[in-house]
Amino acid sequence: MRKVTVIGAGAVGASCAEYIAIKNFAAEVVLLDIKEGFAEGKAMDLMQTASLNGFDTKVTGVTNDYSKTAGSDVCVITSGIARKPGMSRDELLGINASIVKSVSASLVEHSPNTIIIVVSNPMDTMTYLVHKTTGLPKNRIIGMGGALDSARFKYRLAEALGAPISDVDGMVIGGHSDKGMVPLTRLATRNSVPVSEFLSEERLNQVKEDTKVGGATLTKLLGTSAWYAPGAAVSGLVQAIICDQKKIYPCSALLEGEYGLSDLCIGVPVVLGKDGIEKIVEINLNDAEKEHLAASAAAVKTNNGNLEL
Ligand code: 2OP
Repeated sequence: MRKVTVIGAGAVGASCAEYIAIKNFAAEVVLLDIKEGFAEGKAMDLMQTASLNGFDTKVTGVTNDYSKTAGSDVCVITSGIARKPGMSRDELLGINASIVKSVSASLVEHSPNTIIIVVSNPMDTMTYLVHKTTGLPKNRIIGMGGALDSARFKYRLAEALGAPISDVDGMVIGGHSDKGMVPLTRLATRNSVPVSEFLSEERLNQVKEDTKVGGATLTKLLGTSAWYAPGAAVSGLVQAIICDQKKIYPCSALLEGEYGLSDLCIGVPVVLGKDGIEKIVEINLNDAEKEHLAASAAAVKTNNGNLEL
C-alpha cells in the first residue's frame, strides 16, 4: 500500500503531492497533467527539496501517460478548472464533469483496485459521477470537502476563542458549497469543553457563516481557488488510507439510507482506513442540523440531475 497518483499538477495537486512527500508515508507519488512537461517540472522541483525537507518519497511527473499510474493504491483527482471570484463551485459542473469522467475511467483501467479521492468541483456531484462511471465499490470512492471545511471551521473557532488551533476541534458535514455546509457548532470543543461555554450564539453564527464562505473568501483575495489547505486536507485522507489509521473524517460518501438520505454523495463522518470508507458514522443530529443537512442534500441532488450520465 505505497503508491499514490495525483491527477492535476496545478496548485492543489502539487500541494497535495508536496504534503504527501514531506509526510513520508508513501514510497511513490506519480503526478500527472495534460500540459506537456508541467507535471515533470513540478515533480523535479519537489524532489529537489527532498534533502531539505528530509523525505525519501519518490515523486515523478508524467504528461498524460496513465500507464505510469498503474498499480496505484490511492488516486487523487484534482483536475478541472478552478472557480474565479464571484463564481460558485456549481458553475464548474459542465466542464469538470467530462474531465473527471475521462480521468476516472483511465485511472481504473490501470489500477482496478485503487481507491479514488475526488477533489474537483462541484465535488459532491463529481464524486457521484465517479460512482456512476466507474462502478467501483462504494467504499473506494471518497470526496474531499469536509476535511477542508472543518479545517477552516477550526481556524475560525480558534480566531473567535483566541485559542491555539491545537486546542480546538470541530466538524463540518453536508455539501461542499457556500450554502450547503453544516458546521456543527453544537459539537465543537475547546480542549473537550463545548465552545458554547466561551462564545455567544451570535458569535458562533458568525463563525458558521465565515466557515461556509471560506473558499469564496480566499478566491476573492487570490483571484483563484485556494491550494495549501485543500492540498493538506486531501493528503490527510491519503495518509489515513495508506497507513490504515481508522481516523474519522467528514467525507463525501455515497449514502444508501444513512441520515435518511439515498442516491447521492454528501459530507458525513466516515472511518477511513486501508479499505477506504470502512464505516459511515451516523451521529445524532438535532432537528436544526437535520434540516440543514436535508436542504444541503436537496441542492446536491439538483446538481446531480444536471449530469449527463
Ligand atoms: C475550496 O473550497 C477548492 O473547493 C475548494 O477551496
